[in-house]
Amino acid sequence: MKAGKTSLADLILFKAGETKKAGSTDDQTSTLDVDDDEKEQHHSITSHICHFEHNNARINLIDSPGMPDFMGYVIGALRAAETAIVTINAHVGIEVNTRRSFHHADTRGLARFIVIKKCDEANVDLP
Ligand SMILES: Nc1nc2c(ncn2[C@@H]2O[C@H](COP(=O)(O)OP(=O)(O)OP(=O)(O)O)[C@@H](O)[C@H]2O)c(=O)[nH]1
Ligand SMILES: [Mg+2]
Repeated sequence: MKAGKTSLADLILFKAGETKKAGSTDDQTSTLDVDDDEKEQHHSITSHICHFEHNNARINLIDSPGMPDFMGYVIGALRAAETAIVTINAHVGIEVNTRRSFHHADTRGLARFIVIKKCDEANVDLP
């Protein structure tokens, strides 16, 4: 939760040349968190899909909410995905939804990779 999933997606879209500036959930400029409630509360409430080009391939990216209440959107997104990116907040470590999402992706036989965010925060103790 709040590990930085939407920020990562916004940055990928910028690096891929899809947007002129990396959007931010902090200042309501995210390309993904576009619903009024998401902007107001600064967290994703539903899944949003975007796409970018890489090596002549079109990559579809689904950003899903991290709050446990919205886990259904994660499960739905995994049904449409080939690969799952599980984002971990280095400051707080592995959370309940981290395990659940990883498990659901495994159950569906998806390739998974882990992105560790917020390594720059104070008191982060990486092994
Ligand atoms: N210090 C630091 N802050 C980050 C990093 N990535 C994201 N953030 C901040 O973390 C907060 C939450 O980022 P989001 O991208 O909205 O997090 P999320 O995982 O999409 O959150 P939910 O949709 O609520 O699950 C924002 O204030 C971001 O600016 C990072 O690598 N380092
Ligand atoms: Mg989000």
